[in-house]
Amino acid sequence: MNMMLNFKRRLIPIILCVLTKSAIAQDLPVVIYPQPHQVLMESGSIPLNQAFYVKPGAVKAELQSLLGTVIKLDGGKKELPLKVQIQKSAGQRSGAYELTINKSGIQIAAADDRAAFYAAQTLIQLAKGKANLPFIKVTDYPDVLFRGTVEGFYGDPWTQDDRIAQLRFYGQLKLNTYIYGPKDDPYHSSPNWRLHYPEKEEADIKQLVQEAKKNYVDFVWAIHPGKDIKWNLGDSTAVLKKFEMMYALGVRSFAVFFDDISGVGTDANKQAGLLNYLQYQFVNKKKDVTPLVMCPTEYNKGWSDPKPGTYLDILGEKLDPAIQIMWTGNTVVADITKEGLEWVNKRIRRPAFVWWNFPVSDYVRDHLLMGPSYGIDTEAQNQMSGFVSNPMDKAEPSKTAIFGVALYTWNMKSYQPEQAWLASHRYIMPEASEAFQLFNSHNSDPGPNGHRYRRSESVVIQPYTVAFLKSLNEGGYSTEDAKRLKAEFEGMIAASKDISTKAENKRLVAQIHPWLVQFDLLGRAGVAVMELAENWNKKSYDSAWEKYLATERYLEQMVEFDQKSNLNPYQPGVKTGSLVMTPFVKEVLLKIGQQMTAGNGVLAHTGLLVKDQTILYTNNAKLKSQPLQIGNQLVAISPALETIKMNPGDYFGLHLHPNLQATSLAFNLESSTLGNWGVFETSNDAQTWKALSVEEKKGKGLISKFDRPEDQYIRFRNKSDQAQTFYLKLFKMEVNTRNKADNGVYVLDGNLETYSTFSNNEPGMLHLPKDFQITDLKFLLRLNGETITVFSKDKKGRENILYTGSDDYIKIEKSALKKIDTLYFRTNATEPLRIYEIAKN
Ligand code: 14T
Repeated sequence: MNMMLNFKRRLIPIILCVLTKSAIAQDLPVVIYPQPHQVLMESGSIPLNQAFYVKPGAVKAELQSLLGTVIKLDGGKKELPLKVQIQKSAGQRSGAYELTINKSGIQIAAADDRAAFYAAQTLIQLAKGKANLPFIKVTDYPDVLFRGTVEGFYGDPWTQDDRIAQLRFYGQLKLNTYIYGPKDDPYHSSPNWRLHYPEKEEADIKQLVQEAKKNYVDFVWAIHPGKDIKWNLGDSTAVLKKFEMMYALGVRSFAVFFDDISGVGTDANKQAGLLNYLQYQFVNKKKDVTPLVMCPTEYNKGWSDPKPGTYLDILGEKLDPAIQIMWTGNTVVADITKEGLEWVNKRIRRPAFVWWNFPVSDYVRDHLLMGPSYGIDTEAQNQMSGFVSNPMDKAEPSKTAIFGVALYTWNMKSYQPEQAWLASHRYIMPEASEAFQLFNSHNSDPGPNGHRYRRSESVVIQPYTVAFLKSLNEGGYSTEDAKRLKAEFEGMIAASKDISTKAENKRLVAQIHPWLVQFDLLGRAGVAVMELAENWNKKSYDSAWEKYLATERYLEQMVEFDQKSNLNPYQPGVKTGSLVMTPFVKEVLLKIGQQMTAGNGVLAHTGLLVKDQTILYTNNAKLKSQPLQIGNQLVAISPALETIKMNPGDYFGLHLHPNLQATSLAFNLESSTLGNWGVFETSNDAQTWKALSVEEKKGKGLISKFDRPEDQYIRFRNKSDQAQTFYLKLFKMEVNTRNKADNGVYVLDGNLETYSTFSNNEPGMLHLPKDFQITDLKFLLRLNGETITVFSKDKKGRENILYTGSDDYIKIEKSALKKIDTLYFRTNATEPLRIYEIAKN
């Protein structure tokens, strides 16, 4: 269902459908974000070219000028009046208002100035881009008292421009809280929390406080003193003094964070003591300061001592009831549930102030979290005193998730994550909302991470990818599915461009730019792979091969871009479509690649040197079926997720193809005692073994030289007399070919992931097996437009040219191949050119 007019049906069943007057019909739809609690519409409207009368001095100047942006307020006494009444009636929440538009004009009744500002925001949304103001009565209030964000992530803090734009966004969406606590501000945390901000920073904060006030947002300044605090009067005073400094800059809301610390700072009694001291010595004395907020050390259930009378209970008992306590849920990054909040509320003896760790991405810095804000319980209104989102270090794109939080915290029962998300695209990027939606739909999952927090991604197209792959495995596919998938990839290319060129919010575009580039490449890879499928399906082998190479090139460009962009020391790189679309492209390429060389097509008859493959070498039952990853000059044993038990004498390793030589082995067997019980050994007959001296740390290391390069067996063995366990996280070997001419290992292996190379200073040479000398051959090459010559030599060394040209897919007839057992490849190209495969016809 659409957000539009999705008002509370149970409360007001009779409204809305009276939209008979053409004036109203013209102006539909009425869209207000966040959705008001009650809307009554009547037939009738006021044209917006009409001027209104405001009694001089009756409406606050800022409010009047705000309203003046959408309606004319210069009318005389005879015109319709606009009246604003502020009445702090008991029980009314800050922000509650009533807006009435009828034949007698516009009336706003508001609980406080903030509420009048919200009424104005509603009016603005009603009027924007319209010709008429409908007769309407809006009765509205927030469900959650404190709503907004906590800038609490690690990494680059937001910029001044970011923050100003956020505060304006919050005002428009009726969010009232911005907690300032960037982990990487040294004056918020150690080492400088005791010190004055430098002048420039002070001026910036002053400006932010002003901007926050204009938008009726509480600018909450947080301090993070726990890393080096001393529990004495000196440091209590230091915190107090810092609060005074911030007060002098205009700050009227404060928080103290004790998250992510260890040592003496974590003491609940001392923390409560400091907070209570601030309550009595600061908040109670100032009178114009909002309730204190504290983030506890045990801020989620997973990290809390469950025993009665411990940390959380101490806070619950000791901390002044006026102080709010933050909580991230059952784990650090978690859904927010009513039951989860009930659990902590019992212990802290007050409703928790929710710190929702979404869309924060400081633990997956190569991803964007652009999906819907879901997993927040719409039944939990009475279990929370506040709700703030911890966003990404990228402020503008975080607005997508924050928009959802605004709708959720204002009117919880009506909140629908998916609908809110769809609306956010129109609200945030009206010039390219569909493009933004498509981009966001493929950039939402954080990928595997330590918090085990995952999000759905590519939801709409995912079933098509599954169906397509399934049918591809069964030897055909639905052209309907293929069409849909190709259109999606084309859409991705267009979306990347539309966002870059049409979106008016240039800072938003800049903050997602690397992902836009990667998204465009993924779209191109996807289109190419679907064209590969098309061509393969209709047996256009040469075109199919071109599309194979095109896909591979785009995927390579993605890897290259990933490796050179967003170079942070934590999760460097740029990932897009990482849950569904990128794996899909790779899977299709692999599957069709396999069919091209081993299926029933014309390219089917490759050499397939099955008897001489590199194989896993082990006597351990659990490892026997562990797959190998074979790439060019690379062989790895696939990592295993579960622990592996090795009995005394158990071993595992690789038996290399005879033309391969190990050059290095990187391993991570994650065991702190590995050095005591494990040994790496090589052999050339699997009978006598030579132990290698290996440097390792906790089971991790790199062997970069092998004493006996002729050895074809490399293994790791449990040399102790006891069973041992470890994790097989990495066992990756780099290899070289021993004999250049015996490139069968790459070129005749029926595997398009491997290839042999040649260039001007390293010509190619290849032994042709007997059965290849009596048949037409096809060559799968990657020449990058360069010219090559393929030739043979007679006994006297005279050259016999078989092919000259720059096609990637070439054929040589059997009549030319008679008794030729060695082929030569020559080129002027300096970059290595590739021979992937030679296939018999
Ligand atoms: F204060 C807390 F509520 C909180 O969530 N603290 C941090 C927060 O600053 C960070 O952005 C967030 C997401 O990464 O998680 C908390 O930081 C952590 C969490 C960990 F599990 C820091 C170290 C951890 F091991």
